[in-house]
Amino acid sequence: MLNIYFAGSIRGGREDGQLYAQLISCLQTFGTVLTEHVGDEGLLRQEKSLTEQEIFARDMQWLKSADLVIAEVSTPSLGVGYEIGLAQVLGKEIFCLYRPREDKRLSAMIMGNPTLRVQSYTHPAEAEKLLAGWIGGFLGKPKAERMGGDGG
Ligand code: 6IA
Repeated sequence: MLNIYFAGSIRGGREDGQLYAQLISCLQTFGTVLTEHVGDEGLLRQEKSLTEQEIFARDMQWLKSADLVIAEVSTPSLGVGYEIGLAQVLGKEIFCLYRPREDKRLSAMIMGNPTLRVQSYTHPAEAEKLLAGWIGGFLGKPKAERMGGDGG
């Protein structure tokens, strides 16, 4: 079973919350989404029981155990940027989805990173298609290659 880490803005702004929920549902047809709460509208209530340190530690564990990291980067978020950078160092397979907007250009630290795959889209259905194609390609790779840089 694939472990998928989905990253999306939380404190950076929740305007794409519903979109995250839709993409997470799509991803759940391929494997386990460790970060299901990113698409949860009731997040603020639920997460109150965890300290900031517990949230960080839990997310770091999940990121380490993930096979794939998928980030929706349209709403700028420090947390998502941090997760992408760390995932890269951990040798994870990373896929970034971005809805272009004239008034909100994507950070050059993501757009200009040649090791990241950034795909633009307009409609959620398009994003779902991109995800399905990318995950299909990942599953088609030999297992050793799928393990990433850290050997597992
Ligand atoms: O900087 P941001 O908050 O936008 O960062 C969002 C990213 O960091 C997401 O991809 C999450 O994986 C992670 N993250 C940030 N905050 C949390 C959280 N609770 N729970 C789980 N993951 C998180 C935040 C506290 C809540 C009361 C709002």
